[in-house]
Amino acid sequence: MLSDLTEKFTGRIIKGIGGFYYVEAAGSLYECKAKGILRKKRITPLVGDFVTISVKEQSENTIDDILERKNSLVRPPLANIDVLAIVVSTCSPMPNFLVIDKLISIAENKGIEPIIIVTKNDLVCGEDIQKIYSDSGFNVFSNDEVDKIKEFFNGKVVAFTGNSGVGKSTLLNKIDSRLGLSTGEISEKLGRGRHTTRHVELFKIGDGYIADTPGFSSVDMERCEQVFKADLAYCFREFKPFLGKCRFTSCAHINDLGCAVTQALNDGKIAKSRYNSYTSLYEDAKKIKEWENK
Ligand SMILES: Nc1nc2c(ncn2[C@@H]2O[C@H](COP(=O)(O)OP(=O)(O)O)[C@@H](O)[C@H]2O)c(=O)[nH]1
Ligand SMILES: [Mg+2]
Ligand SMILES: [Zn+2]
Repeated sequence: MLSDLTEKFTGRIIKGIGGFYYVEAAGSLYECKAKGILRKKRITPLVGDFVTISVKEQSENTIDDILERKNSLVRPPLANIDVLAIVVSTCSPMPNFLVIDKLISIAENKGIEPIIIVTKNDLVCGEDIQKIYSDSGFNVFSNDEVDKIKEFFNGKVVAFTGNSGVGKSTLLNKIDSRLGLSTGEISEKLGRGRHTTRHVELFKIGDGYIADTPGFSSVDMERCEQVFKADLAYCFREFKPFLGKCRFTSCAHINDLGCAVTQALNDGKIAKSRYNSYTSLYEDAKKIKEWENK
């Protein structure tokens, strides 16, 4: 009888196409199918997942198990993300602070490190934007600091987000020209159809990966994720020194008497735009159904 020799590995899914997953393990790339047991448990493997696989001599390789996820996103469908790089342009399109702060809160809530990359500083000076976010405790880069950005990304899994036209593809191409992403308005329009399949792939850069998701916009992420109102203040990292210091333990930090957060705002320790985003997002979070909201 023919024996089907099997070797077991642990690796990471870096690509998924049409029911096949491509797993990087022990320095090689293996094409695998998800095992029936995973389908039964209704767990769909995600790009970024750490998995155990069986590599077989005579038959299809299988993903046998998915290791516990650190975090995941619905759109882009990705697991175990270390960094969310939020790309913001100084103009065309103009920055939308509410959108930026919403994306930051989603990332914070999932334990993903949000960073800000400011583009088009050559057209309009981005110092004010940079100051808001560095004062709030974030790593902020300008898109011409490519070496610094690469150094920061090393060893991490990075997902990019930001409005269409901010310069994501341009920057990604500078980080690694092998990406060869098309840029500019026209290519953006032409490219749209191509990306409707929501194909995601992790692209190896140094010791880390960049999620190559050119078709995704921040809108997808905003739509698919929510932060409950009880958690929201904790997703504004510069609020943390003041939380627990308000007069009332139930303080929502909005027009509340003896609120340490609004005091910090008035003392100039919290940026106005950040606080405004908090109040808007809090109003949105109140609309999440009561039974879902903690
Ligand atoms: N002046 C200027 N233009 C930029 C900069 N970064 C990108 N662009 C231009 O902005 C347009 C949109 O860039 P693209 O990378 O396609 O944006 P994406 O939609 O976020 O991927 C293109 O025409 C780029 O050449 C920048 O730093 N300065
Ligand atoms: Mg693009
Ligand atoms: Zn308060």
